Amino acid sequence: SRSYDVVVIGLGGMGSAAAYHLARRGQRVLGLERFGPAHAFGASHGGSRIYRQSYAEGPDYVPLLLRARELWDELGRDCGDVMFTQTGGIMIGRADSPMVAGSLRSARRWGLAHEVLDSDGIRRRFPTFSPADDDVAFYEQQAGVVRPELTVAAHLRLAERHGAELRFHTPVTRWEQEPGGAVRVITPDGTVTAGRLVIAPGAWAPRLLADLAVPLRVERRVMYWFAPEGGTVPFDPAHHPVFVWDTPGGGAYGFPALDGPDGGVKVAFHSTGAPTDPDHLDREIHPEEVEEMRDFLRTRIPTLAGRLLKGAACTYTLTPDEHFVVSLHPEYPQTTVAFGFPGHGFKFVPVVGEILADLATEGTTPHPISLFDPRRPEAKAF
Ligand code: PYC
Repeated sequence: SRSYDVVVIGLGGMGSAAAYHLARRGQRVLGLERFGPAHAFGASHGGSRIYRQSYAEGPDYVPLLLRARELWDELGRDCGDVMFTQTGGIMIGRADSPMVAGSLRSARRWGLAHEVLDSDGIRRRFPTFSPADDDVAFYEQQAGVVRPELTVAAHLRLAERHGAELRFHTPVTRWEQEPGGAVRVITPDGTVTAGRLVIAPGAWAPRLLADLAVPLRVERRVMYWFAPEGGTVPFDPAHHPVFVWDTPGGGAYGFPALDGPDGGVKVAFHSTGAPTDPDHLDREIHPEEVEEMRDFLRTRIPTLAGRLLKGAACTYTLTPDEHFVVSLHPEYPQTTVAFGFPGHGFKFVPVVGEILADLATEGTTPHPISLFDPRRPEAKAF
């Protein structure tokens, strides 16, 4: 049988990117995935994700976002698909809301171009939005859309082109490592041995990484596609931005009409969702949750509060402080981990792939990742 330098567990967004960056560096890579390629059972489906730069979640993310942007463009060139579409992005809320105030803080810290709009300015510039008089907005032109399924498929394709072996429908039962020794990955089909391991398990992290003592909440979220009353023209991506609307009760986000006149407009709540087990994720979309979204839209984006075209459920994996974990395993440095992506992680996929490849091959990375250390005190308890 073949021998491998690195086994990658999980070929969703992060794992597929790691497999590609490792294979590109000449590593002999085996990737293992419990479902098929670019599947819809985790957190890397739904057609679109937001990319933004003036990061409300913290200025420390900004250098990673700038590198991610370079890698999104490179990936698009390498695979011939459009991976990133710049549409501009708007964060709406009260002036002191985390999205508006946080975006402004990051923009000022890094000197990133932006505009601040008052409620009249929002209405004039983006007439689909109906803000309250005390709402304001942070707008940045550099924001846009990335495509999760296309991205995973591209990373898998490019990884294989660089010699990676990818096995689908192969769940991992457990992994073992002797301190200083080789890693062993146990699957229902047998055991694989390698020098290094990368674990990117998404919502299955509580099972594979319980020994790291980072408590996690896995939650269900729903994405909705509504048919705009009056058609999709006002939501055309040539002039309609991605958006996050922060409200005291949580908040929602959405996209322009990315898939033509019949594709609708996607919106989702960011902050409300029920705990779930990823093996038993409720994929049904319930009338009362659709109604909750319509209620949200009715006063804010009124033309969307009508006919639902489709919905899809996905998972968020939340750490206590909602920052990711991307790190060498503190006890087993041959193992690298990436998990705890709470709904805003996908835009980082290419740079996390690069970081995971750095850590697995060099044991270190030039990227600033101390925010993602599993030993940080803020990650220890909810
Ligand atoms: O990544 O911008 C984002 C986002 C907002 C809400 C969910 N994801």
